[in-house]
Amino acid sequence: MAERRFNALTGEWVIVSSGRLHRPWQGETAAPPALEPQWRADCHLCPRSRRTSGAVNPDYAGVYAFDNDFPALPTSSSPGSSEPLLLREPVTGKCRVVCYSPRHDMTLATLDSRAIAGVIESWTNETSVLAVDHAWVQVFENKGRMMGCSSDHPHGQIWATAMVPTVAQREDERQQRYAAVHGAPLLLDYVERELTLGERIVVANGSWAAIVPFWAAWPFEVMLLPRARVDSFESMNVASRDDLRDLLMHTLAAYDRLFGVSFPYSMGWHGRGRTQGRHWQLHAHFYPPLLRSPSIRKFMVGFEMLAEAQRDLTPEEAAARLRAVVS
Ligand code: H2U
Ligand code: ZN
Repeated sequence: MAERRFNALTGEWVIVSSGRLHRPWQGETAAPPALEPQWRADCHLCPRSRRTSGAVNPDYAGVYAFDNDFPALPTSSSPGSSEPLLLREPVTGKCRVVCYSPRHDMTLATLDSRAIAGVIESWTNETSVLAVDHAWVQVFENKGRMMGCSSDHPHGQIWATAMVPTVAQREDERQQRYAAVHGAPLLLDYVERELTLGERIVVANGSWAAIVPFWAAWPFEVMLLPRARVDSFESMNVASRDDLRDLLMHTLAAYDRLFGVSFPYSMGWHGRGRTQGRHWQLHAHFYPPLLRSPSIRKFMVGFEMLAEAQRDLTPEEAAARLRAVVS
């Protein structure tokens, strides 16, 4: 049995094959990870240590954000060209690094609720400052070596750009079109529908829901969606912020429990930018690479690269497996 599902947010299709799951799960668990110390002299992100640029980190408590020493985006622009087949345009922006905690041995999943609230506060403050003179602010985290993360120290990044990047542009168009036709935000209608059905919900509370999307491409992909109109971090009220903190804690703990390892992923936030309209809903995407065990990952290769995304585990099965390990 297989079917194609439409991603209402991006306009892409994904092939969902079921039955392949009858292949037995190995139930494999990884060797326990090497215990990291609370502080490492050779970690560029630990308090009091020296970064590659020569700057010395302060003896920070809580969250510490700084300008990336190796920014991918320049602050001044190069000339563009309008030749149709060799189109180019300038790109400028600002890159920040956000250390979630002074503790080298923690992850977002293992921080306590006060520390996670601090991370949400930092995402909010950083975004509102950067949004003043950037069209798009991308908060993200690459977690784990499997995802190419360069440091075990708990941290994420923020890239703010003068332009609206491809994925954001696509999501903007789809949300705008949906709101024009249906008179409501796409992601608000979507979360309501999912909460009614229940089969793809991982965990939910008064203001937020964690869902394996109907159109998920990655095995244990999750979206965090607000249950009311919230277009940006700044527009969250106190209850929404507290509920987001709790939802993050439950979702990330379930991820870590799934295969008994600190779960790798790429995650990021999409919130309304300066140039977007009221059709936007703030949301997070979690894209974890693991499929069957701590070491067996899904590779998006072959057919996926050349034709269309495909998955072996249905989103409903993935949600049930995550629900089973939610505390
Ligand atoms: P990743 O682990 O996701 O690559 O993020 C680490 C970032 O931290 C990376 O972009 C920056 C790197 O440029 N960094 C500094 O700015 N200064 C340093 O001394 C080390 C790393
Ligand atoms: Zn460190």
